[in-house]
Amino acid sequence: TNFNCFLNFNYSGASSRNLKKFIESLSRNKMLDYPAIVIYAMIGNDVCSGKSDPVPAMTTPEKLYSNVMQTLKHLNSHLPNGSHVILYGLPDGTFLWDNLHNRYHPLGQLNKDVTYAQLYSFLNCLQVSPCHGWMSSNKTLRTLTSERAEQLSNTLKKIAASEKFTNFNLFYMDFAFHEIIQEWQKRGGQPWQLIEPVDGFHPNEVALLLLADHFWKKVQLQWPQILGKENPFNPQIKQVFGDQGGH
Ligand SMILES: *[C@@H]1O[C@H](CO)[C@@H](O)[C@H](O)[C@H]1NC(C)=O
Ligand SMILES: *[C@@H]1O[C@H](CO)[C@@H](O)[C@H](O)[C@H]1NC(C)=O
Ligand SMILES: CC(=O)N[C@H]1CO[C@H](CO)[C@@H](O)[C@@H]1O
Repeated sequence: TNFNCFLNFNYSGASSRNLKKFIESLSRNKMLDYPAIVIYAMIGNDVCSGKSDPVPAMTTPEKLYSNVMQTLKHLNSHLPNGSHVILYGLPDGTFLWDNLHNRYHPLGQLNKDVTYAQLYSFLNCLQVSPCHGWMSSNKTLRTLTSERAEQLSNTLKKIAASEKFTNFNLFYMDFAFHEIIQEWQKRGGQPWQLIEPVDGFHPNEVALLLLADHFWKKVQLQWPQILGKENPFNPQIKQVFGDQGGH
């Protein structure tokens, strides 16, 4: 059974390049397990690095294609037949600079002296930024980073549209952060409130909650076959285990 079976192969800094190494830890029994739902979401690290010139370090569309195909072939040989794999696109990280650069970082709130623009420049100087390409005052560089991210998303989209695997169906979904921002603004929120204040980069808990909600709603709407039929034993499960808050 897949009940409460949730495997997370993520770590901060994961990308299409190093996923190949740790995907080997996937533990599934092809014959006994129910079909799996796999979400391939490497998000930013194929375009993000702290290098002083981050452009040459970005994954190229050709390289991404070959990395992802290698991962998918591995999944195809390990997943039960009838599984589903969803490739998740890359975000357009320009919202980071646009929404944060002239705001104060927590370190500078007391004396109003450290903005995110200054924090970003400090991190770049030390070459320790999680994403020099987007966390930079250089507009040309931010645009280049977004262009590459879009090319990589298009590569994922192309793979989903053209490649076939015997043991799973393949789908592609955009990382539509602008939709999350809109949703948040409708509730009266400000875009900067969705970003982790300390690093000025990662989506915070609120954003992750909205992203997950958005993701599953889209799946339910566009590809209900991924979720399949409702478990007829749900009432009995509830009786035995009580309300587990959606788990
Ligand atoms: C996998 O399942 C599909 C139907 O979902 C079936 O058509 C196909 O023959 C199966 N493949 C294998 C290798 O069992
Ligand atoms: C801005 O970034 C571009 C692309 O990496 C680079 O060619 C250019 O030299 C940078 N400009 C400045 C002022 O650093
Ligand atoms: C289980 C696991 O490795 N979780 C990590 C996923 O990535 C975030 C940040 O990108 C980490 O904070 C988690 O520890």
